[in-house]
Amino acid sequence: MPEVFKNYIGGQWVEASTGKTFENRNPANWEEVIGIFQKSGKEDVDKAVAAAKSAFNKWRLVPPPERGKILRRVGDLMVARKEELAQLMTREMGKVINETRGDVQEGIDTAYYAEGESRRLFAPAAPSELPNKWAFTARLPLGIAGIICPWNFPMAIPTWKIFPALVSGNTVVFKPASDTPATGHRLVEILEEAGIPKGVVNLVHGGGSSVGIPIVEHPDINVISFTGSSKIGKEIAAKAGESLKRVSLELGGKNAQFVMNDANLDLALEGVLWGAYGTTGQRCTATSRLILHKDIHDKFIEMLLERVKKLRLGNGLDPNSEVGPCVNKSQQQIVDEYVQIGKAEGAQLICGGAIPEDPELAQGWFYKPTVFSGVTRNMRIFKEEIFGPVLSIIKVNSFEDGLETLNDSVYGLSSSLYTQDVNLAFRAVRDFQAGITYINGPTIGAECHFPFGGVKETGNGHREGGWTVYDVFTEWKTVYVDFSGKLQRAQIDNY
Ligand code: UN1
Repeated sequence: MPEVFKNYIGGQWVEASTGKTFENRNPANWEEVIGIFQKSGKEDVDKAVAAAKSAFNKWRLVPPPERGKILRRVGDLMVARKEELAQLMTREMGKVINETRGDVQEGIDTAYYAEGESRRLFAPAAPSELPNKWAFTARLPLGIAGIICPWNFPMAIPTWKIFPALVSGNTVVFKPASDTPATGHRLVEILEEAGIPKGVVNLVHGGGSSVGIPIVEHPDINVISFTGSSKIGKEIAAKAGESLKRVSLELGGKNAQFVMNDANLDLALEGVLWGAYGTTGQRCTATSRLILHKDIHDKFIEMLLERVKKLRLGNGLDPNSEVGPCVNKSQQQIVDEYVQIGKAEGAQLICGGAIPEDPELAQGWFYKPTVFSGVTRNMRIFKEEIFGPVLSIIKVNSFEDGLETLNDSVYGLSSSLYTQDVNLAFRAVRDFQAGITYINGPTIGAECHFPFGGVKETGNGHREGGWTVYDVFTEWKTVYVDFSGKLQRAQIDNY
């Protein structure tokens, strides 16, 4: 019998009030049930919020370095269980084992960074304009953070959000993606084992409409941090706007790698293979467009095809697999629909473009690594986020042409330029409209201690990661202390 996983509310493992559950299955082998999870509803969210609210009164007064010590223990426990967590994550969402190890490592790095930040939480002080008066600032928690996570980084993304929320003194209501509840669940068990007080972290399993929307709408939740599609992000922002709730959104991407005619082509090839087909293309940072200078266009495509054809699809637990399945059947269908759209639009399908026929893969939601060439800027496969192993190639005549093509997107998360020319590299740094620009590296691979996020419809101006995420989870307090013993009127008594 598969394990039954419960919600975690107020320090207790409890069943959903709905009495309903859902199954979580392995996308590489649909027969395998990973576990049975609670299909929660609004009542469960209400209970979790009530627990978070009462825990907040104490948690906000715990000195941040004490909160940080718990995060260090969380990091230590994750180190000890790294392999076990990676294996579970691969079974749960399909990406290959090396990548799920990396996903856990990103969580570990985030835990230790959060501990360090617990001794900083820097808040500037500046001189007052009046004598015998000081002025400074402090960062205070907002209250309750609603954390809504995607399935593609089932460990890293929850840690990016939950750890800084906690170090800042907030309490948390966490909804993992319903495709990856088991990894989220193990993370909460680790937080419990590391000594997080009851009610400070609450876990509610379930779907977007039954759990996500009640979190967004709850009047006692002060900040929402969401990673997912731009469509859902806009809905969340609109709802949250009604109560002026703070919202941090990390949304879609249509990231491009641009290869100039002077680039090291072998290096650019390794970059695009990793950027486009790592995580089966299911990253918001995935390389979805490849912009090639006309001088190297034909040669590079030849080099690329030779390698893409050889990519080994398979169960991510097999160390020989290079590309895992799509996360679920509907994602596999979306990928196939985009392939049909690309063909109908007149792009040339030069590799893949189908569900593999190999009987060994028949139990999973696999899709052949796919390449389109001859793509033009009016095509949907050039414009829309696909979130699968599909690469669209477009030919350009010059750096200026490539720059304009790269920037021709409603999204702006990650970007990459391969060149040996330092002048072009710095133009890319300045002119690529994206939150992240790589020079001679692929569009994926952000490090946890730097700001992560994008421009345009990729988000709403916030950044996760690094020191910047602490702006999402803290409220500024400005403090004036007048020790002159008399009324001093700013802007008046000193002029
Ligand atoms: C995501 O796809 O939502 O930079 C996150 C990267 C990873 C994080 C991706 N470190 O590709």
